[in-house]
Amino acid sequence: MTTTIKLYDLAAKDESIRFSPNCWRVRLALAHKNLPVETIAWRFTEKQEIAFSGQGKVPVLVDAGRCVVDSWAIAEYLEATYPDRPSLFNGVAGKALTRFVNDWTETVLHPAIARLILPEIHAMLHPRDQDYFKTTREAFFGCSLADLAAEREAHLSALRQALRPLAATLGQQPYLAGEGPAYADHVVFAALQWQRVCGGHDVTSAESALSGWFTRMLNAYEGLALAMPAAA
Ligand SMILES: N[C@@H](CCC(=O)N[C@@H](CS)C(=O)NCC(=O)O)C(=O)O
Repeated sequence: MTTTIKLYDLAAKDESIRFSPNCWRVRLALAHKNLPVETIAWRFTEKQEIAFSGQGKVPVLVDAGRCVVDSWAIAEYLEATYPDRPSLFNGVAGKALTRFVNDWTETVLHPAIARLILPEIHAMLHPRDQDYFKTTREAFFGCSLADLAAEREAHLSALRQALRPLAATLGQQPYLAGEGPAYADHVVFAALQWQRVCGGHDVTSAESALSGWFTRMLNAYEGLALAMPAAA
């Protein structure tokens, strides 16, 4: 008997709004493997709801009684557990290069996006999450959310600059993984989906190769990502 995979997924005040980049990667990876999932809305301060996982962050994946945390570990788990489904990494060399894409996304792209959209994220959170979010993020970035908002244009321009290597690669091939999307695309796209859902800034249209790929990823997997509304 198969049981539906469950995913604890970060939600805004409106629980239908799911915005976490780390969760979106997993949603796309599951769709890539054609595995149905039931998502469970989770908010930052609901640590007790995921205490069974032994830590306090999402994504948390539960599959047939097995619990897996950390998006990279989840991707590895899905690849190992469902080897007959479409591959997330396309082999050992593909996995090694995807590891770089994952690390670049987390160390360069995520901070650049966070500086741009943290004030907007704060505004869309459930009120009981807002103080926790403000305190932890201001401590991490060493400045106030108001300071970040005041420098929005500079952060937008820094993000566009950070996206240039992607535009260069996507000018030569349709996806980061080559002819079709794979986990490298899921990771980078999920970061831009986070920006789309929370910030709604135009960060791709100046580069036609980048915006073409972004549109293809929005429409991939039967429009999974497109179904989540963009910020106004
Ligand atoms: N390395 C983890 C990072 C997970 C992570 O940072 N998740 C965020 C949401 S995107 C979270 O749950 N944060 C909870 C908190 O800040 O308390 C992964 O890749 O899954």
